[in-house]
Amino acid sequence: MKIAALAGGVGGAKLIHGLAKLLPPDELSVIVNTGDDFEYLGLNISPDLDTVCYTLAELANPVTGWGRKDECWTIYQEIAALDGPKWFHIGDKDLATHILRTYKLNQGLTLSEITAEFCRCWGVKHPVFPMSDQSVRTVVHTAEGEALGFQEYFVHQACEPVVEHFEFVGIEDARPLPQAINAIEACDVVVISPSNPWVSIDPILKIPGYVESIREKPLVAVSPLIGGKALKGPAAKIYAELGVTPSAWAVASHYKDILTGFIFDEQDHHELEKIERWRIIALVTDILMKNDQDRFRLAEEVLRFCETILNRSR
Ligand code: FO1
Repeated sequence: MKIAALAGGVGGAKLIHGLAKLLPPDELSVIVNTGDDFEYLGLNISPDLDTVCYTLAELANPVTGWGRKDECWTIYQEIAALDGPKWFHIGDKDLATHILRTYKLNQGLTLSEITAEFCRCWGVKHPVFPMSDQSVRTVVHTAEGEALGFQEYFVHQACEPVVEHFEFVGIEDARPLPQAINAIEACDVVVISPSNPWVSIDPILKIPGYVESIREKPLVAVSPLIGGKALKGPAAKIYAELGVTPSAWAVASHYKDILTGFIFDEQDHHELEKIERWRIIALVTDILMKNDQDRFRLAEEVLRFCETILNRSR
């Protein structure tokens, strides 16, 4: 079965890792959010792309989920000693990625070309695509009236400011990556991994062209919330600040115009009836991914559920 998966950072990467163990490279393509990308110390950083690639390459830091395992911090410490910025933690191995990406972008290569080259070097066989080769930048507008770059909000200010709304700067002029659209057209099911709907998946869906091609396919989403809490990151806090009670139902509602199937946690089983009222096919299961085994078990369940959905639509 061919899957085109949309993913953000750490949570999404875990499910992608599980799916990649079960599907050969010609049956799984990954389309990754680049709204979190930013420039730091003059370097082009693509956090979600790197998180997905490092995870697939088995190079990711198992504790944080982002950055590299067995990392060393000499450059970070030297920059700090020189009173340089230190709020964004870049280890030496990770730094090599950002230096080379920046160099290649300056040489005129596109982000998708660079990602493909890096994947080849890291041994990542499944195609991983940035959502676009054009720049889209997530800006967080706060209740205080500030406009913060996403990493400034997420890392530097530890998601403390109250969110008023998000803006995706450049989205009108961005185009979906053609290879990503081809992957969607060739797939049986599109899967939205358990990533933050507001800041990881919306930037992909809001690029003109993606929703139109996704609509042609069954779409299955996995909730990033359990019991109204995010598995990681600020999703639940963001829902509350935007005036929506965080719940599995709220996530399903976010995608409801395009959603065929929805997978959410047993803790939220009481929301089943409400979700099924929208004619969404639901799977209630254990969606917590604490270790590799959980990733593979959930990925298996996702694929079985996708089969069920395909059989129903035949
Ligand atoms: N997240 C943090 O919370 N603190 C950091 O210092 C940090 C550094 C970092 C460096 C490289 C990278 O690829 C990711 C990094 N992240 C860090 C994660 C990143 O901010 C988030 O995972 C995403 O942008 C949200 O999906």
